Amino acid sequence: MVPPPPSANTAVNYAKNEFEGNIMSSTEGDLKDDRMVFHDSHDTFLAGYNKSPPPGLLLRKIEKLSPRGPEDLPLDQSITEVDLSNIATLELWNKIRKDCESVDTSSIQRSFVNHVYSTLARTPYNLDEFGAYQAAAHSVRDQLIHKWISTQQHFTRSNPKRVYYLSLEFLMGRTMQNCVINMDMEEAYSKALREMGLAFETLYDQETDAALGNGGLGRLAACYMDSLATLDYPALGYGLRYTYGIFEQRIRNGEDQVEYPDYWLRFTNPWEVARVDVAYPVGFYGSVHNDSAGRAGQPGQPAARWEPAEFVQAVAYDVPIPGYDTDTVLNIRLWSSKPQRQFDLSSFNDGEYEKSVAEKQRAENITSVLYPNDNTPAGKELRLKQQYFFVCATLQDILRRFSKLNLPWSELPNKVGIQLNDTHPSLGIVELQRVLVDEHGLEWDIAWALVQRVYAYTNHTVLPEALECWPVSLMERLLPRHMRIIFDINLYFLRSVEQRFPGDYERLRRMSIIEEGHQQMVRMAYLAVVGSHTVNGVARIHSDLVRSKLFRDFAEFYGDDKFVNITNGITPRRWLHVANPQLSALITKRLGSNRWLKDLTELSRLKAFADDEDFQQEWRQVKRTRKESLAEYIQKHVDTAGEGPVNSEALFDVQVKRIHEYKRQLMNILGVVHRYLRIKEASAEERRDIVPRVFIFGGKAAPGYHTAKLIIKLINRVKNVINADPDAELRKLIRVVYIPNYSVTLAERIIPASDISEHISTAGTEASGTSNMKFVLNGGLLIGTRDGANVEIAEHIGGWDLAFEFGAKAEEVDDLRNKVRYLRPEIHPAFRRVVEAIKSGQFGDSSPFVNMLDRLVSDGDYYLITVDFPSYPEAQERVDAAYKDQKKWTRMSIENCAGMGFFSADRSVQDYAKKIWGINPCPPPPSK
Ligand code: NBG
Repeated sequence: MVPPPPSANTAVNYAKNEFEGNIMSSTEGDLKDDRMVFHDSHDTFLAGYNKSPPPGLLLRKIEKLSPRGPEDLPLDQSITEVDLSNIATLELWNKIRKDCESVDTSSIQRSFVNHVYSTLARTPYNLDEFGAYQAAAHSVRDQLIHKWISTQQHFTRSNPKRVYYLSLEFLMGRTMQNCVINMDMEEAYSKALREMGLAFETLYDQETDAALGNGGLGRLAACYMDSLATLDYPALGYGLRYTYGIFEQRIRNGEDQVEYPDYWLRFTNPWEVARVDVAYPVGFYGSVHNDSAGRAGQPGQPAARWEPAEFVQAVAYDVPIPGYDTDTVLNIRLWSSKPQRQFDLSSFNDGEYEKSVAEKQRAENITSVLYPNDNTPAGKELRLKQQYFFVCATLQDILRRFSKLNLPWSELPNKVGIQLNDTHPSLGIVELQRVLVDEHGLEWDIAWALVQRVYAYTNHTVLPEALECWPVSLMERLLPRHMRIIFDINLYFLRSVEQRFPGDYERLRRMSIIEEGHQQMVRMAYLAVVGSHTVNGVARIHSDLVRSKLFRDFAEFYGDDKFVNITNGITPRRWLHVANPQLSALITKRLGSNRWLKDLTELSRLKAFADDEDFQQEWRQVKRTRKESLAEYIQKHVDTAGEGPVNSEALFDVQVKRIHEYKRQLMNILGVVHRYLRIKEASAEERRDIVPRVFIFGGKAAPGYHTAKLIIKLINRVKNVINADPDAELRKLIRVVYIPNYSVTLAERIIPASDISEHISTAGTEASGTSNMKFVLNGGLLIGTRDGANVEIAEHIGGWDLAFEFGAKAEEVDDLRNKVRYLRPEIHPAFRRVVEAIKSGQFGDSSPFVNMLDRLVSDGDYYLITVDFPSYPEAQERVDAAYKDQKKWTRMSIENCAGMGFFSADRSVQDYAKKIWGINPCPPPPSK
């Protein structure tokens, strides 16, 4: 049995609540099954494939009704309860809606007070900060929703090609401040609340982060949504609404990571709109049957019927995303899993009530938790369930929207572009093929050509262990029909490869979507490449590796054009304007306008002031303020074991990111030990020459990643010993801080305070990195390897003279790995000394670390720490030397920032729009 279509009644209710303009064809067919278009039979489909759409029934209806044309009345009367036969009624609606949208002081105050009393049931006598935040948030949300509805109606009317950004992660952080800034309402709210005895800005801190992501990949999705909205692109994000986001990290006994659940939805979330009537069935397990013509499995005609054994429901929660300085408000639709609606009364009567309840709870489990793995697949059945649940619901929603256009299927790629944010949603390729072939009766080849024109895939890693593979046995059980389709996709694909390269069986083995071995596996990255029209990497060096190494055979087969580069970007709104208002104000003052917030290349004009003494002084003052504020945070919130305040005059050296061997936090902390040992033995005179440094670490380790947790332990051990060194003079020169629970909100605090930040991955391993861009944008300098976006950052700021480079190059890495493994080159004495110091117990019981350290000096140094270590402290010395000359340092800092125009997420999404999606901005009509 195919998942049951929503009942007619549901479809009507659903349409009523649909904010996207409510244009819904009123034909019988549509209302019976809103997923249905031309699918009575195979033949009618083929007719429909080329047929032009029927004239818009609805539009004619609207024109009759409305005196001012369709824009004012996008509602189809057949789906509203409101009696609109009298035009005065409609005018009343419009007038009141206009009143609600007003943002003058008294309207804000009225809305705020209304939420205090009627939403929260509180009064000015018992309104704490959190309550005030909630009321303010609800009031801001009201504004957001009006604009959001208008945007969706506008898109529906304009009917452009839309892009759908599919991501299992969106790392949003906080919303309120970003929202009022993007909508230019911060001052209005501030003033309105001030008059009511409240400081609006202090309420920001009451908000919990929406942390539905692990790291860079999820934050990138959030930045891109901000840019898509700012540039008025007709885009929609799709994701999952995890009940628990990324875990909260605490440090136990001063050294070990422990994880606590992040129950971020404890209180109602004002930034989402529950769409209880936007719900789709999603099936799992079950069996596959040949279709009535008995065609299943036959090449060319593989239609079949899947009868899932288990159904759950995907319910939509919408998160509005306002653009900056535009009326466009986009949407991220997050799915939450719920049990199917009907309750099985017979099981109650059979005495199986508890079992039945447990089954329902299992349904909710699907979206209960974000898998806390960054750059490592989880490999759990529930994770695969999440992935299918996600794409199944998303495609039903996308195809429902397409079906309302009454267009033939041939138009699908002209209306729908789907971007896969990594392979996590790549089952969407298989699902679309299944829906087209099995449910709508399209020919395999025709369907497949459509699929390939719809999808594009972003690769975010070349690390072999990070590439997703699923056991065929698991896939077969959970998604039997999909597994067959994957086999068929693979069969036809390999046939075409064999035609090009006859007899090259080794090549076929290499390129097969199915990896043969003791356990057959599905290589999701290959599936994504084969099912997409374009594949992109996220920084130039990474895209080159993607094309020339990871997917080399595929580039040879499809041609290089299928593989493009789109260097990542960040939103300057959140990462400079919101995170660092002081620097934002200074830049705006100097450039004479805040146009740079929409055109980041404007920053290049700062270069002219790089040596300007007044400007330099102001620039330094901003940095000082931000360092003091971080020092204050550390003092207040980080367990400093009586170590006293951090010296904000010292150089702040920051490495904050997920803990991973390839990111080499281990090398950093070994470098810290090296420095500590050197300071310890330095004479008083030598010490006078040493630049005081505070080493700041932060980041989470995947709970099951043993080595990453060990690295956290080592950092904290070293920190505890150095910070408690009896030599008070030494303590002034070196200090280590571990800030627990790194998050978007903490990043906004930490990044503006950094003097130097560490991006020291083994060359060729960090696909891009995006925090590197955030640091430089905030006037921090980089120490790093020639990896990921570091390479392009150096180019754009004016060369490596303006940053601190060290280490092996990507093209040397393979050779070096072989050398380390088989030839065991001499280990540098400084490195040996550091390892010996740790092993000797200088930082407490060394037994947990011995294996990890021994591996480095035997054959296990895969990330080449021993190779790059000698040049690392040497690069740090260059940092010290540069810092001593504050004028020079400030000039470098200004020049760094001035070169960051290229790294705006606005540029990135424009690149995607042009190179991959073929979509255009769809700006809102000027407000009347
Ligand atoms: C990460 C890379 C980063 C990159 C982000 C965003 C994964 C799989 N990849 O270098 O490690 O900046 O993606 O592209 O999370």
